[in-house]
Amino acid sequence: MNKLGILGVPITIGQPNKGADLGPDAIRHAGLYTVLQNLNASYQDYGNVQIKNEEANQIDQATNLKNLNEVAAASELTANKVSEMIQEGQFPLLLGGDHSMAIGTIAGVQQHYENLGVIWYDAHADFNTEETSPSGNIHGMSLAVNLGMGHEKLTSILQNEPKIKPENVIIIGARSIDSGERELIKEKGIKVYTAHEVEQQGIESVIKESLNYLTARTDGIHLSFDVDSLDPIYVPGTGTPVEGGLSVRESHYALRLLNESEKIVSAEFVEVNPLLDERNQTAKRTVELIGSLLGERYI
Ligand code: NNH
Ligand code: MN
Ligand code: MN
Ligand code: MN
Repeated sequence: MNKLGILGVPITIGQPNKGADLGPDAIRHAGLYTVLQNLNASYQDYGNVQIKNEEANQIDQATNLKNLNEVAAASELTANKVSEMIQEGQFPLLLGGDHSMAIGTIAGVQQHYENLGVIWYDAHADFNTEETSPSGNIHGMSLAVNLGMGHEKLTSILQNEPKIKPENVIIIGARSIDSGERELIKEKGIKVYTAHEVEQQGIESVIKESLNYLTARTDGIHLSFDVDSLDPIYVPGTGTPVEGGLSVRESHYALRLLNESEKIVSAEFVEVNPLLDERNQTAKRTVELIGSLLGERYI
């Protein structure tokens, strides 16, 4: 792996709770540097993107979106920063922040790949548009935006073309999908391993199939890891918990397999909200999961 570049993306206006902007620092305080030092990883912390979280949190009647201009501005800043890090030879390790940050992160990574693949590890599909969204919250739209669907101010970050092709995306762990999203997922033919399929097939087979599928058709894979993929008993500090989630054990194994594959070119860990947490345990678990992605082993 290249040198690690750490970047915090403290955005919270993609969803209604205060506190997701404190996620990146909660992750740092939960022992991130210790894990990196134990791994002998060379890293550089770029600090946090300077995001203005001045939210109105009102649905704009004309667009059915909340905080559109603010999220678009944050995405632009994030995209440029991430692109710059890759330019400097870094592997971007991006800390969130609500999942709307993936509009910017993926736009930035995509500048450096012809055919980027994405693994979206999440309880949700984040496949709404302003037409289908029940909430107007942009964090529930970021995957769709990356496929070129949604408001032009969001889909046009850095370039107008879609950032990822529908056949280059795999969603893993989903168990809360809105009816409009379900239609769009079918229409676009997105590959989804729901939480049920992970249960049935086993995480090892799911990850190996995903890697085989994506490495055959892409030139790099971005991991978008939403911590609410895990069961809420492990991650109380997140805004939209959904029970019936993935376990800590299978998620570590998933990340270990991704590490061994050497196919991941950038990663983000999102939706950590310390204001909803207890004793910073969600950030601590996130740090441990990051360790597995970066090659930490039990023995
Ligand atoms: N699907 C819901 C929405 O669009 C919830 C999305 N919440 C998330 N996504 N945390 O990962 O509003
Ligand atoms: Mn998400
Ligand atoms: Mn490209
Ligand atoms: Mn989610």
